[in-house]
Amino acid sequence: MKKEELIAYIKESFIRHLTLSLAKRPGKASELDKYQALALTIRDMMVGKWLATRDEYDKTMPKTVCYLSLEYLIGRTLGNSMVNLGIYDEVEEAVRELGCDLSKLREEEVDAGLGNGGLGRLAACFMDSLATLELPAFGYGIRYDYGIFRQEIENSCQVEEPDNWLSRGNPWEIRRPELSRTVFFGGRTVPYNEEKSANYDRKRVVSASAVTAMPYDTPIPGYDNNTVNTLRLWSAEAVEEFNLSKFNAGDYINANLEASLSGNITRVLYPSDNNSQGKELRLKQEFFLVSATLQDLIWRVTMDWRKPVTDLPKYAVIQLNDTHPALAIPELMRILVDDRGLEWDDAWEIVTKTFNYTNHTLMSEALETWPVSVMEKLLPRQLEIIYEINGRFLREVSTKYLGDNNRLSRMSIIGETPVKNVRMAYLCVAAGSKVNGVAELHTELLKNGLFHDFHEFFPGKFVNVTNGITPRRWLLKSNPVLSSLISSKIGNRWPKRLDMLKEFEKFADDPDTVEQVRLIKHANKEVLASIIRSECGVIVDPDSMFDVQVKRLHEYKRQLLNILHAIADYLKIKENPGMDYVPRTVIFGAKAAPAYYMAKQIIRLINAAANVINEDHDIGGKLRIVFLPNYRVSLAEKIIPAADLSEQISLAGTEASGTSNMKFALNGALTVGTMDGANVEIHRHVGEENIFIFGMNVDEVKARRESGYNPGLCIEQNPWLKKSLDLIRGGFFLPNEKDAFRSLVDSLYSDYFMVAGDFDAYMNVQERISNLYRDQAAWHSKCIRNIANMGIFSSDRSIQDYASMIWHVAPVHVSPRKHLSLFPEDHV
Ligand code: 26Q
Repeated sequence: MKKEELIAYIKESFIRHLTLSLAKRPGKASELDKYQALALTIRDMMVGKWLATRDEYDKTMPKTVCYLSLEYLIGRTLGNSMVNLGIYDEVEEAVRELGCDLSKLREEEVDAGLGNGGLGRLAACFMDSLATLELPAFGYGIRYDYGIFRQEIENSCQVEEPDNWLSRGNPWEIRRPELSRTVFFGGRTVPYNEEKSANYDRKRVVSASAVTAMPYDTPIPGYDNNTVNTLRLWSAEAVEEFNLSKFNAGDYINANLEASLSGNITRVLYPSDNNSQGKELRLKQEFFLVSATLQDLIWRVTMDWRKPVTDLPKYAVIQLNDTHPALAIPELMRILVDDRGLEWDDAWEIVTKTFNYTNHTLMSEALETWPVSVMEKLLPRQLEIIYEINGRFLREVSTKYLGDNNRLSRMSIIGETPVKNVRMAYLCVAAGSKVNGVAELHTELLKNGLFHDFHEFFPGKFVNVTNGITPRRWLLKSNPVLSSLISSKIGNRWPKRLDMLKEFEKFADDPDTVEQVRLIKHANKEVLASIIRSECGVIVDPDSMFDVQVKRLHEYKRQLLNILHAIADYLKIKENPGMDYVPRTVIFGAKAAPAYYMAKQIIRLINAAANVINEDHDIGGKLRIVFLPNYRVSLAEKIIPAADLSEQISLAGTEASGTSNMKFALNGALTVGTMDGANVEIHRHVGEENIFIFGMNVDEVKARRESGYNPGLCIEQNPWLKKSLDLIRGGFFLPNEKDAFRSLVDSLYSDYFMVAGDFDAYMNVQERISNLYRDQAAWHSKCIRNIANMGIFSSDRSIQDYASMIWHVAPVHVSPRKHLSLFPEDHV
């Protein structure tokens, strides 16, 4: 189709949707109406490819990836769809000809915030890469009515507001009542039948209660191809004939009330990341996703494709995104043994061929364990099956290590303290074909630590797949001017072949290109400065260094180290008014889990310090501190392209990978970071001279802990740290509530995450960074070297690693069709 025809089509479709779908006269339409009409227009343009992709999968019946995740942190869909469909310029032009501003319409879209942070965003990047690589894949998750909370700052403190993201409707999803499923909870187990079945393992559950799982499908378009995959999110509803017995007994109102509680299962996303508290509703969510998904999957293989259930591993491979969907393991066993009558060993062979498990954390608080008492009440049969899996597993272990009872209790899937519980990670390792960590260091730490016994018992099971990010959203869409510059130098195939960015490195020594990169960064900083002005009422100087730390707030990520350093800088400027300080704007964005007291205190400290320092005329604007409220995907897309310095300062050995580290470097920020997570690999790829590594490494942390870490001594020995802490402790930043930060400061005298231990090193590296920043040409030359070496961190590479090492799946090419025609030739 010619460009003009496409523009004409878009205009006509837009007006048609405004009029016929939204019943609005164009002259009376609000910006929101126009966004919705445009979203429907773009969705229409994906449908042909969506159906064609489905047709192709049904024809070729390939082995299909099922990605199971409790979280998908998607953000906005409009701009991303336009980029992936390759129609961005045409849409922009069409909308302009209709007298609208595309960027304004795009701002009307609310983020789909169905995730907490890294793990959920990774799932979203993976969906983009799976479609771009033409891999047959389904994403399965939960359609929460309320996503991650909206954060407001009141009196420096975080306040949580509900995120009612569906209140204006969601143009991207399609409800599919014909594919709804029933999920059962509770009840009790009985033998399968009266005359004793030969299969003693077979059971039935009676008196369970039922909930309907309603699927909503969202199209996931690949970049520059014809593949459109499906993200299927389940929503809980009451079963249609609610509790008829009560209804007949005349208790209509109560039966109705009880049934309406079913919907609570998918009401809200649990907002804690890297922390599991064992709440019953959370377990219900996990099983709800798992049960509905397995029914969907088995139906497709056995009914749609007419294959025996024993062939499941030929047609499907399931990736468990952390342990959150681990109940899929006992549930698939239940389906095979109880519903389908397979022998235990045959069922177990299918299960172990089907599942793989990704671990995302080493933090012990984050490891899921479920009290046996909770599981027994909610999922009695699945608990029995877990016991049986454990019994057989431990018998195998014991034959390998005769008499080693300590090892048996260490490796048991059932833990005994503080209460009897199920260790979900061990269940996943026992059942998974492959287990992967998300960065090289993380995988090594898994093998030597948490899963050491399992690594010995299952050699070869543990593999590494370093995380990645999609360059479509995180460069092409979020940083269009830099993208154009890169394309003008090395051609435009890099978004699909990110290793090609290496070609850009030769321009690191070209003064013109270096200057252009500087100008682009400066323009991005001006945009961010105006956002900071409107969101925080703070004026910042785009010529100052934008020093950015945006991520969930957690003690291990050490936002406290960053703010303490900023306060130390404040004191230095106060004491030496004439000093030659390189101006900085220190920018934070972070949500804290609502019940995480320390994290909330750190947010409060950042805001309180910002209020005082930004108002202090002695500082003369040399140092600004900014806390941008409600950090989320759409805000990240504006912050990251405007960063000069990327803060990746977790205590070594605590951050599994990190992914914002990759986003920043790809957008030409320099990293200050510890030897942790994927920083280690970024360091290797960009080279020693192009990154600022500081602080203890994993071995040094370990040695320091063993020799008796003394934070008090570190504080005494660093006068700036000491003075900063005294200032905070004395209530300087919160004069009306002088004691507010005492417990925060006192906690540094135990300092589990060694903020004081790394403070010296951090101060010194920051000094080097400031000095480099004085030489803008040298700085931006290094930025180019960072961009050029980020190819390996494309999520396309991650997905290729999964496909070849773990899934053993191959692309299915969907041939080009006239995607605007509703009926592909072979269907008329
Ligand atoms: C578990 C049980 C009950 C309630 C909540 C949870 C829960 C929810 C989310 C536990 C953990 C999470 C999220 C973990 C997470 O985001 N981990 C991050 O994963 C990224 C992608 O692999 C890594 O880059 C980060 O290093 C890691 O912290």
